[in-house]
Amino acid sequence: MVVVNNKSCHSRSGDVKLLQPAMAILLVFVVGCVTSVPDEFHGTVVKVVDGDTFDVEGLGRVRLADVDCPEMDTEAGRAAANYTISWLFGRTVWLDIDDLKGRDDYGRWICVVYLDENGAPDPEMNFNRMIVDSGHAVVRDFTDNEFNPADWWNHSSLQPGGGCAYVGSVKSNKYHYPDCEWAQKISPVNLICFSSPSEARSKGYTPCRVCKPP
Ligand SMILES: [Ca+2]
Ligand SMILES: [Ca+2]
Ligand SMILES: [Zn+2]
Repeated sequence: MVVVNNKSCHSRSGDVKLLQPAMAILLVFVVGCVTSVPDEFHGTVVKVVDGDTFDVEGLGRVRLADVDCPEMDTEAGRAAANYTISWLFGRTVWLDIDDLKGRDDYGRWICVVYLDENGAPDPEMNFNRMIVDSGHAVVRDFTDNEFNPADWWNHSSLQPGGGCAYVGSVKSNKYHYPDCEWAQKISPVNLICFSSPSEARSKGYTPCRVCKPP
């Protein structure tokens, strides 16, 4: 995952929350490498404007990067806003702020947003991905920011060179080719690797009926 790979780039010194937002961004630039980590800022969501836009205490208005929700004068737009309210309102969010542009033309911080788990960002709960998966938003990839939405659904362990000939989940008994749509849904924490079909079968796994491995 990008989140983990780039962690070494990020300075943890100082509490970003104590700094002015502009200083937080400055700090990001001073660190000197493109950071894609979810802890460039964190704070409480105090207002939801619509499905993809909300206010974070101490920072200001945030716009989810590279996704679009329907407009608020439509039923779908209000449903999207309700989805965002149900997940984010009054909660702590962790922000990966865009390092290339920072704010859009409306002054909103362009962010990938992660939910909080026990006082830390949960890399599995990428809200930009969640709202697309929920059907309340579509991907609209702007190339002038640091984010590539394709990364949100990829598991680095499943990419070429990841070393898994076949994969399974500890929570099921099916094994897959790594590029199977069902394999892509397996959370990295549940993912297990098999070097061969016989290894998978010897551990009690049976072939997925979608990707049909041998
Ligand atoms: Ca960033
Ligand atoms: Ca982008
Ligand atoms: Zn499969």
